[in-house]
Amino acid sequence: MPVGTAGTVKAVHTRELEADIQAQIILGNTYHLYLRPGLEVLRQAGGLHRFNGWSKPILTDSGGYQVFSLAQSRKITEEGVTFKSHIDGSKHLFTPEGVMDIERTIGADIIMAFDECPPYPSTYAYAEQSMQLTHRWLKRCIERVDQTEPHYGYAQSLFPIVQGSTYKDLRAQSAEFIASCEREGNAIGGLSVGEPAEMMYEMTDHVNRILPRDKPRYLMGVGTPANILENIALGVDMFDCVMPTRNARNGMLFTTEGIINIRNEKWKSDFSPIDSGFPSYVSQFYSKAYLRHLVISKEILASQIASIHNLSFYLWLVGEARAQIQAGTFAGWKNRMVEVVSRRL
Ligand code: PRF
Repeated sequence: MPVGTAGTVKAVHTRELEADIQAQIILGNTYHLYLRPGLEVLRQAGGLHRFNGWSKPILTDSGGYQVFSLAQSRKITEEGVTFKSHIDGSKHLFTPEGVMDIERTIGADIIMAFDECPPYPSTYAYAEQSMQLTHRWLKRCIERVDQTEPHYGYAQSLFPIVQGSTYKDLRAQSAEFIASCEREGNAIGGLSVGEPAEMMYEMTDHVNRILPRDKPRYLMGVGTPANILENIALGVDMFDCVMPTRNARNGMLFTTEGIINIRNEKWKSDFSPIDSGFPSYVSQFYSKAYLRHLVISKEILASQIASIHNLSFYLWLVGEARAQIQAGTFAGWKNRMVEVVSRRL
C-alpha cells in the first residue's frame, strides 16, 4: 500500500497511482488528517475518497504509531493518549472511542485499532503491560465500531493489531487474543522499529502460525524490498511503508538490478533507462543521467519521477511474488530475488 499520510501519496497524482503504479489501495493517517485538514473539512467533503478523488480502497492507520513518533509531550493513561500537535503545539486527547469516530469521519474502507507501539528495546515488564493496554483499548475500539454506523453508506472493516515487542510468549498471547476477536483481517505492529531483521522475521513467523491463514495478515510499516519478500514467505499479505516514496525524494531508487543512489557521480552520463527490467512508463522513458540532473538541481520533477518509479517497482515486485506463489515457484524465486534487490549498485 503506497503511503498517503496526509491524503496524498507525496508527489504522485491519483491518475498515476491508478494507471502507472496500479495501486489497489492506499494508506492515510488518522493523526495527520485529524490535525490537517481536520474533521469538519473531511465531513463536508463527504470523506477522504471524495476529497482526494481516489475511489479504490483506503486504509487508515489509527495514529497509535504517529502519536508516539511525531507528537510532543505525549502522556499515556488508561483513557488514551494526550499529546501536543507537531504542527502548532495545540493539545489533544486520542481515546480508542475517539479514534474510531475519527476513522468513521475519514471514511477509509479498512480502519486500524488504536494501539501502543512500544519502542525497541523494551523491557519485558513494559512490553507486557503495553500489550495488555493495547488489548483493553482494542475491546473499546470494537465496542465503538460495532455500536456505530459508517458515515458514507459503505462498510468499514476494523483490523486489530498484534503487539508484544520482541518477546515470543507475549507475541503468541497477543496473536491469540487478536485472532479471537474474529475481525476480517489482522495486523502485526511493533516491528521494524530498530530490531535486527532476523528478530523481526522470527516474530512474524511466530505470530503467523497463530493468526488465521484465510484472512489478510498485514505487517505494519515494512520495509525494504528484501524485507517484504522474506515476510511474504512467512505468510504476510499486506504491507505499507514510506520507504519507496521517502527514499525516492532523497534519490534512492529500488530497481530490478539493485539499489541505486542516483546522486552518485557514477550516473552522470549514464543514459540508459532508470530500469528496463519491468514494464513501467517512467522507468523506461527517463534516463538515469536525466533523473540525476533533476535531483542534483532540486527540480520538483525529480521527486515525481523517482516516487512513481519506486512505487511501480514495489507493486511490480509483489505482483511477481503473487504470480510465483500461484505457479508454485515462489521459494526459489524469492531467494534469488532477495539477493538481487539488496545489491548496492
Ligand atoms: N502500530 C500502528 N501503526 C504502525 C505500527 C504499529 O505498531 C508500526 C510499526 N512498524 C508502523 N505503523 N498503529
